Amino acid sequence: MDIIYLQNKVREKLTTQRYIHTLGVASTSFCLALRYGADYNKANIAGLLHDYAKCMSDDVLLSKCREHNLPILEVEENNPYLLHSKLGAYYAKYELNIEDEDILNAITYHTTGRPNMSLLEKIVFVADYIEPNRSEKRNHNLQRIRKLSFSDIDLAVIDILESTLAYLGDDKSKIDTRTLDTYNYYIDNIKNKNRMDGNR
Ligand code: DGI
Ligand code: FE
Ligand code: FE
Repeated sequence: MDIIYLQNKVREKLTTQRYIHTLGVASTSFCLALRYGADYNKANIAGLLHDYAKCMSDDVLLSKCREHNLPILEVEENNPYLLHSKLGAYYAKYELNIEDEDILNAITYHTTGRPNMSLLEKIVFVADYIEPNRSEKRNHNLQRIRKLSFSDIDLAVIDILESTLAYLGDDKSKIDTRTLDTYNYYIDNIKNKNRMDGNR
């Protein structure tokens, strides 16, 4: 896959600010892939494409998902911006001819995560949060999570989900069950790991 071709396609779809964010996620995904032994070319592509459908209005997101028969959950009906992930994966597949399921899943789940993510999915999820253009002034956990991302990616996933859930608050209409399920899955994972380590 020609990365310059993909960069040009993405640039056409996004505002300058969103395109700069996207380049940050691509290069951060590339570095995390090097750190954890994932396919860094795939990570670069997944990062580049993750917000491909981000610069679309709520109405357009909803109508395009309906047009392409993509399922719309109740929480997505209430918060249509959540749809940019699955619609982005749809365009990556059908407009940009990305066939790799791991890349497509990394795009689909980059906002909420999902239980038992692949390494590539975790990389894009984390890179989206820590890329260099995100401001530490606006997010006081960011400096810590940036460092943590390169020492233990699962712990970084947990911290990111924890901040997101804290930010969303108790409003049930806002919380996508995938965000909560992912958080609980990785917390249980850590508990089981600690139990195993304790038995050793
Ligand atoms: O597209 P980006 O802005 O780069 O980042 P993103 O795709 O992670 O989307 C960020 C927003 O998504 C952020 O404000 C938190 C929000 N989000 C994550 N999980 C949920 C959620 N929003 C709702 N309503 N429900 C969720 O469960
Ligand atoms: Fe996004
Ligand atoms: Fe993003």
